[in-house]
Amino acid sequence: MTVEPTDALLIVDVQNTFCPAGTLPVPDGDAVVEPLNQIMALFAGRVYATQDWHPDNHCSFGAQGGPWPPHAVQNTPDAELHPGLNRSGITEVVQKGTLSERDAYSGFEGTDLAGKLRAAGITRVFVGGLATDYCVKATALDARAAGLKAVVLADACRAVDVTPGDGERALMQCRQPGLR
Ligand code: VGL
Ligand code: ZN
Repeated sequence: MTVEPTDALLIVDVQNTFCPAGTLPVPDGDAVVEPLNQIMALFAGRVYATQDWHPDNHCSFGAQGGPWPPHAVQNTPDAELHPGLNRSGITEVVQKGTLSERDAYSGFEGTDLAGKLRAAGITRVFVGGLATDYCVKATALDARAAGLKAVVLADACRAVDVTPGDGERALMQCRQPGLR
């Protein structure tokens, strides 16, 4: 597969919070850092990283009746991008889930990511990061809904796997016609 000037790399939520020392650890989450660093150069100037960025009373947290422990709280080290990620290779960081009353798994939800990609002439996105079964899947499906082609980079993703097999099922759902 050849990377075209109209392709972008979407790095989803590669943050301390989703890595083994974080507050919502994804098993082996930091294993995505190296493969993502390696392919970034192919997308120079077209690398977009999403960042889960919640207020401390976010609706997805248990105290508010949500499914998750507190995680990715704005302006805490836990919410920072993983320190091993090559920050200089990232063109733009897009924050999501920033409103207390609204969750956003997808990088397209409540953000201007679609507009930014459109303005940059992007027609296809390659998606990697955390977690396969939540934000990676939602971002890839929303990219398709926004009229883009989307390829999920399975080797550059890791899953939460609340139920064993969730990550594999998410990859299957992403491998549908039109999502190539
Ligand atoms: C995520 C659960 C809650 C993710 C974000 O990035 O996959 N999962 N917030
Ligand atoms: Zn979150």
